[in-house]
Amino acid sequence: MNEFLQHVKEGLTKTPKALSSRYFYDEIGDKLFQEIMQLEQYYLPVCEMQIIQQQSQQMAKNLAQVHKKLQIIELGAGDGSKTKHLLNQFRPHFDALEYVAMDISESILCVNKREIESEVSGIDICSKAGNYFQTYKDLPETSYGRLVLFLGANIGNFILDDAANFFHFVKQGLKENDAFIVAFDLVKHPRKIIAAYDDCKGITKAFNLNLLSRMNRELGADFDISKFEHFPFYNPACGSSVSHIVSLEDQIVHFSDGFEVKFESYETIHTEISKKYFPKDIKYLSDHSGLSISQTYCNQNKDYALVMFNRINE
Ligand code: AVJ
Repeated sequence: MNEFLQHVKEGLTKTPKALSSRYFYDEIGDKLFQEIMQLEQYYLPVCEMQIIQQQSQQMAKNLAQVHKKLQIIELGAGDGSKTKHLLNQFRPHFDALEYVAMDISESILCVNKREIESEVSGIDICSKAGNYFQTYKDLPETSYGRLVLFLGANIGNFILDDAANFFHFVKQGLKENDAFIVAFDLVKHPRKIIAAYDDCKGITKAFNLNLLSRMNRELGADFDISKFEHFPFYNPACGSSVSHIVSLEDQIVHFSDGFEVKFESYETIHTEISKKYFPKDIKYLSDHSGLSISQTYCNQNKDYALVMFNRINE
């Protein structure tokens, strides 16, 4: 059975209903996410760009002390619009640079490839579409030093313990002195956070509801989008921003293979968590994975951070 269909059947038969945010990213979802990144209320890309522009040189210098040739693997690479700046600043510091982009979406990887090829020179590029738990595991060994990038605050899509497991997983592909750079959106004023996931233009709403349209397109479902609402909320106690889709009435949705799902009024589908980090959470990840924190690069506001973790000899 098609992987998406299998996921949907599992997710919509459990209580409460839930679907993974990784299915947001079909071609339409990719475009909507690119629009989200342009929104003023979605403050994350601006914070990240500031750090990349002002501090990638320093990151490169730190890494160049231990590696002359570097393989950069980006998990959840997206369109490459920010990474190209990082790569350009890294280039002069190394004898050779290889860039491997991994993403669940094949279409966004094409955009990524075009972007990096045209804007960065003297670098070997390759892309691997698919679930990065698979594509990362399948990577051949390299004689180069390795840097794994996980930007865009993608780590926020994991609850803390899953993030710790993910760190473990990434560590398996790292040798001594290799590095892992992760972008964390840090806790900040709760109203600023909630606005980022409930923008005035309704793009984030369309992004969430596209998951229903995607089931209509790909699985022959008959969701009436107007009978569902996007509802995000933020819990400042644990730093988690959570999104749900709410059914506005009692209804039954049918899929082309005969599968049916019943929704009661105001029943929800959990679609996404976007966790905001307290410094103690970052320490927790380091303590539980055995990757040590070597540098923290913050934006001017000190509410967004790129943290460099290293595998050191145990
Ligand atoms: C791509 C996972 C970082 O959680 O902020 C944007 C996705 N969801 N608006 C995030 C998203 C709603 C985004 N990440």
